[in-house]
This record gives sequence, C-alpha cells and structure tokens, in this order.
Amino acid sequence: MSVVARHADWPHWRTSRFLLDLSRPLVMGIVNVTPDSFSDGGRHAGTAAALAHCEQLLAEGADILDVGGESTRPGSPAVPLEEELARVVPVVREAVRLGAPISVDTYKPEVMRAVLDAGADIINDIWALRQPGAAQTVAGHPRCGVCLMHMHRDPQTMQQLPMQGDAVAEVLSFLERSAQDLQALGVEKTRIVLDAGIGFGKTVAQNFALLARQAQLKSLDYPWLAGWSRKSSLGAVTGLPVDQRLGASVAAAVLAVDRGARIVRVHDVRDTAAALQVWQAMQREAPPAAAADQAPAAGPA
Ligand code: 8Y4
Repeated sequence: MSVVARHADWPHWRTSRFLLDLSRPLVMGIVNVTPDSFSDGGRHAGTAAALAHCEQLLAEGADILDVGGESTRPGSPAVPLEEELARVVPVVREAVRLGAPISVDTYKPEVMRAVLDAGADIINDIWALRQPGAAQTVAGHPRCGVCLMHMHRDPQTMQQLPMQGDAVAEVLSFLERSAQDLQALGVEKTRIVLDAGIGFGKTVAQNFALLARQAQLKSLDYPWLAGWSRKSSLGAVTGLPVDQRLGASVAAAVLAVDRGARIVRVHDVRDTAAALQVWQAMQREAPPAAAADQAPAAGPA
C-alpha cells in the first residue's frame, strides 16, 4: 500500500516510447556520429561504427543512448544541416530497434523533426529550444522527452567570455523560464528534464559552484541531468588530459547524483554504472524518506 503510494511519487520522464522511472539514477551513454576520416568506408561505415558503439554501451549498462552528429566541444565548427541529417538519421532509424530510449543531441528543428519521425524518444538540446521553430517542433510531438540545457553565449564564443557573477541564480532563472515557455506551448511537465550545462560558457569555479549548490537547482521541481564526463573543468583540477579523466569523470557523476541529479551523460558507461551501483547500495540503507516511512502510522486523533 505505502509501496504503491511511494512509487507513484517517484519522478518519471515521459518520452516517445518509454516512461522512464527516475527512482534510480540513469546512465545516458554518449554516441558520437562523426565521419570516419581514417577509413574510406564512407557514410555506411560511419553508421555501422555508431551502431556498434550503441550496442557496446547498452551491454555496459547504458539506460539511454544520446546520439549526436555535431561535435559541441568549445570552438568546434557548426555542421551543415544536410550533413547532420545524413549522419544522424540512419543511426537513429537502426538504434530505435535496440530496445532502449534514444536521445538525439541537436538544436536544429529540421533534425529534430527527422529523428522524431524516425522514432527518437528524447531531444537533447544545448540551446534549450531557442533556435526558431525548435520549441514548436517538440511541442508538435505528442510525447517526446526533452532535455533543456543552459548555455551562456554560443559554442564558438562561450569560453572567451564566460558568465559573470552568480551562475546558479542565472541558470535557475533561465531554465525555469524555458520550461514554463515550453509548457505554455502544450508540453507536459513530465516530458521535461533540466541541465545546468557544465562547461558551456562557465568558469571552472562556476561549474563547481553548480555542483556544490545543485540542491538549489532542485528547488525547481524538475528532474536534473548532469554532464561532467571528461570535461575541461576536470582537467583543470587534476591536470589530466582528456583521455585520462575517467576517475575524475566517475567522481563527478557520483557527486552529481548524490546532490540530486537523476541522469548522468557519460562516455564511460561501464565504470559510471558500477560507481552508481555503489551509491545505490548506500542509498538503500539510508533512504531520504526514511523518517517518514518508518514513522508509526498515525492513529485516529
Ligand atoms: C571531452 C569530450 C571534453 C566531450 C569535452 C566534451 C552536454 C550535452 C554536451 C551536457 C547535455 C562535451 C551535447 C560537450 N555536453 N548535453 N552535450 N548536457 N544535456 N564536451 O552537459 O561533451 S557536448
């Protein structure tokens, strides 16, 4: 009885095909679809490699796959629409058959429309649907999920002129407004997840302030996603290059989940999933609602 009531209280993420249970932390595995410049296999080889990566990440314990066709590393060039479509759509068409929710990292409404038609479950947008037509595209779908991320300025310029002042307050007000605007277009609240956008136009100190004060972000009553994997703030505090940031990335993922994130976006699925199992084993013995759950049922007054 109380189990049912309690279960119903857990947050869920409504997506195209899946109602995702957020009572345990979910691992979103990163799948980059970029042209394979080291082989002359062409387009088909790129699709096949991305699908093999999808299967590997699922075998390692990914709960969601995030497919992206444009590198969003600071300073990377934009990918033309036709090129992004040609990279991503064939992968999504196949990946949706793997049985797991498929997220697509894009900010272009045309790509959103094409991947939703191909069966994608979630739109993950670093622009938080600020590109013209993007919000209407998501709102035009009956139930796809969406992750709204905060970014200061744009990928080309964000590192030159990072945010000033209180990043937490700014991220909160931006995302609250974005989520409200989207609901005004008819998107149910349960379809929306928020993300502070670690590294996107923030200083190292601001990124860690967003982690330290993540509980404040939770004052907005949405599930939160955190993306720390291999990012430069981890390089800044460890001195390690991008290919040696596994330990730092796993630590950041666990800290983010312990501070309330429900989904972590990561490259290293196997190690992150193992670390989160350790976190869950602890959590099972110290549930946050322990006091309420264990209190004797109130008798008649
Ligand atoms: C090494 C590898 C160093 C990758 C940096 C990076 C987020 C995101 C990205 C995020 C959400 C990245 C698409 C940046 N980060 N989407 N996307 N949240 N929702 N850089 O934090 O991974 S791309």
